[in-house]
Amino acid sequence: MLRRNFLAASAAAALPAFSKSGRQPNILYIMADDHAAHAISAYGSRVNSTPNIDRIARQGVRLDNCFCTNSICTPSRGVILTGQYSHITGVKTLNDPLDPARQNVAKLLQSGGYSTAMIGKWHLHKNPSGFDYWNILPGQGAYFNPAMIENGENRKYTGYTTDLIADHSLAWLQRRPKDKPFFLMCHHKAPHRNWQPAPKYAHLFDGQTIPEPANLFDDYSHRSQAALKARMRVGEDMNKSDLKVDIPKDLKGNDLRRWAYQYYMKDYLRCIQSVDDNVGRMLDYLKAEDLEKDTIVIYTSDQGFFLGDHGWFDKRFMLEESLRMPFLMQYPRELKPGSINKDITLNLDFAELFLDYAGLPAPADMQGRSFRRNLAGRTPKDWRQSMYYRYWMHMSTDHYVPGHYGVRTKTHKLIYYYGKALGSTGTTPADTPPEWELFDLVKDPHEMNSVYGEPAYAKVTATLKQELARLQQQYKDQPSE
Ligand SMILES: [Ca+2]
Repeated sequence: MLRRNFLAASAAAALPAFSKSGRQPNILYIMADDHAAHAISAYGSRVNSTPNIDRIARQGVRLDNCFCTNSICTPSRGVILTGQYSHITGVKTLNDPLDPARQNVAKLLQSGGYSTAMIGKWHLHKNPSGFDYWNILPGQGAYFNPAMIENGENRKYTGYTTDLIADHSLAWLQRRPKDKPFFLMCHHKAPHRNWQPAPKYAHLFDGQTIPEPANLFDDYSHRSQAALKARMRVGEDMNKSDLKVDIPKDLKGNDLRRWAYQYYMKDYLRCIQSVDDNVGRMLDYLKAEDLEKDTIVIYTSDQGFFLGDHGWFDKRFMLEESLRMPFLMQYPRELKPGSINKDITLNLDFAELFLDYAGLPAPADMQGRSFRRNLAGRTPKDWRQSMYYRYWMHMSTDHYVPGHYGVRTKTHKLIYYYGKALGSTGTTPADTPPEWELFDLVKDPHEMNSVYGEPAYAKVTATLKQELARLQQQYKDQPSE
């Protein structure tokens, strides 16, 4: 605790307490659901163009190694709000609520002088706490004419949900108390499954062929049973609600995967186009109101997503496309336009980042670290060189991804699938034997070949196992039996 205070004090000495204006900056936090970084043109997307989201990257910084600590909706949201791992918050799976009595960053900003609001997809089961105003979708929410809950009152709105979430956000910005800085969490439902686009984009990409990833036809050889047995294959693990057309009965195997990929991706990308439009509306508002300089704008997603990579859709695995979060941020008072940062940053860090900018102390039981200095191009010398991940839904029969944990460094990733060792019930395909995977991210960036057990990797394996144990101890997690 003493060391933490010392670090906070040195960070404060190195940077102005709030912003150069002497005020606490506004924070506009825009988060999509399941928007993978490789479907954003600022990240070099081969499949679509996101001109408005790209504006944030152009005006600020792009994080290339921002990772989630548990790649699934509800747990990631719990981590972001509390700055604590899933095993601390208790939000380990999609079914676990976030206890409103727990400390969270909105409460801290609220008591630290901010006007706070949460609008859009919440998905933490119990009502939000720490927000002056909230208007949330119940559960996953609907793409059209959504029911919403506004400060505890049931509402029903007409229209396309992505547009409505931005409408409500802009209306709140317009009527907010102008004598306080604001913290607005604007959470889109899109582009979550089952990918229902707005009518105006229903025909976007018609007649085009979306480029396929190189490993669309992955056969899962040279890897764990977990990869082979996961039920998230494009085509064979999709249904009519996903594809909106009947699946031709004669299509099988790779032909089915190639055919379904086009339907899946076009709807997924059409949904993103509406998110992008609405990011543009928010940015235009800040500019028109002369709020740009004093407002931190972040665009991110609760985790990544497989876009046909490994032949999959969905997330959950500690593999790159699922682990990586897009994170773009503009803040003209501190960030150099067009910068790129490659430090390992985590959703675990967001709460402390916000508090740092607000000039407020972070509670000692938060487990992340503010990356404010990293964003300004001055990474602390003792910044983390590895990250800890854990996915807990080994009992889920949705996609049969077994529970696993692992460690990622800049060059390697070690994953332990503990299978049914931690109490999955019944017999499901997720009951894979305990097994390890090791990827050499330099030689094998697409993670096609596990080198676990190869003599040439014995030394790095031993080092990573030590690091994994160290991280579990640091974050107060327990290894599987
Ligand atoms: Ca999600």
